[in-house]
Amino acid sequence: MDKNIDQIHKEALSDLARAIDIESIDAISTRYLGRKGIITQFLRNVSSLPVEERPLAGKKANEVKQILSQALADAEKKIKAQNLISDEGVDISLPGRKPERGSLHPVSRVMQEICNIFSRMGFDIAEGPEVETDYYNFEALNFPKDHPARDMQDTFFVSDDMILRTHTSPMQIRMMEKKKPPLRLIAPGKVYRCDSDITHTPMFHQVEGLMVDKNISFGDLKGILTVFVHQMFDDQTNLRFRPSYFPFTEPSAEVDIRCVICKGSGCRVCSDSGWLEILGSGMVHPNVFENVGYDTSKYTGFAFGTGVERIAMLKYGINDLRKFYDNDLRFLGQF
Ligand code: 2NL
Repeated sequence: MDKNIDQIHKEALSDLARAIDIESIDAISTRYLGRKGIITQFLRNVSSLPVEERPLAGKKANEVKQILSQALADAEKKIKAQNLISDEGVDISLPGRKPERGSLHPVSRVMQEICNIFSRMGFDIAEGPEVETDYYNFEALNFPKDHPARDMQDTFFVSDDMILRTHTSPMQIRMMEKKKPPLRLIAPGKVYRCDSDITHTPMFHQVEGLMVDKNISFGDLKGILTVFVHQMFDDQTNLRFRPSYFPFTEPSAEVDIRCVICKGSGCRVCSDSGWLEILGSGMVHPNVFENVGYDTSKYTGFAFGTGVERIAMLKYGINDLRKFYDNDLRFLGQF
């Protein structure tokens, strides 16, 4: 044996210290531990040593074999880890950055939810123009000529005879002109009123609904709107129908729900009344049916209207209407 095992050990470790890649580590492994490797041969030759030297030499050679195997494995691991750093110095083993995903605006979400609830009850969805004529926005809906809502102060005029719709009812008039009863539809969309303060924005969203058939009664109105409220909020929410007035319905009722915040005990949101107004509704006025050519001796119907921002505020506990239109991503990102 030309080299003793301590020398082989030293040489192997210094070879390893110079190894810079997996290939050189493999080469060292072959050189020392392979079938014809230096340590392998040393172990094979132990039997040719003088008897008294054999046990110690064999033991030492096995130890060196163990140490070198471990050192080779460690070096390989280290180089593999280094390879995860790209040429640009980027650790490609780090988890990827998720691209920022947008989310639906709360008003859009609530709008979709309202549409889904009525779709499930068989209502069609009708969308139409935001610029309307006086006829579809007021006249056909039985507004008297001198009604204050027609005033320039409340309505945006586009030209002498065109306005921005103040509600989505015009779409329902158009649908009634086109289709004979039975009719079940909702009209969602943007509406405009010349009004701007803490509780009013010049543009807001509305969903109106209409159901016309033989024998439609106020009971149907109560049933459909109760299902709507129970699905929109929760099925324990109490409702109250309060007499009201609209030119296009008779009788008319406003719908209140038990305050979602205080459950009726009184708080700021419900002005200590325990109730929140969320819908206007009523039986369609016969004059409206006559305007669209429906036979008022055969058909009756109910209609309703609701403000989407208001429902979104109550559902998500938002206290300021203007937050919807500030475009603050910290606010919008929560939905
Ligand atoms: C409210 C009140 C309401 C209607 C809208 C309607 C539509 C036709 C005929 C009759 Cl085509 N009525 N819509 C009826 C009652 C109330 O809305 O407070 N909206 C936010």
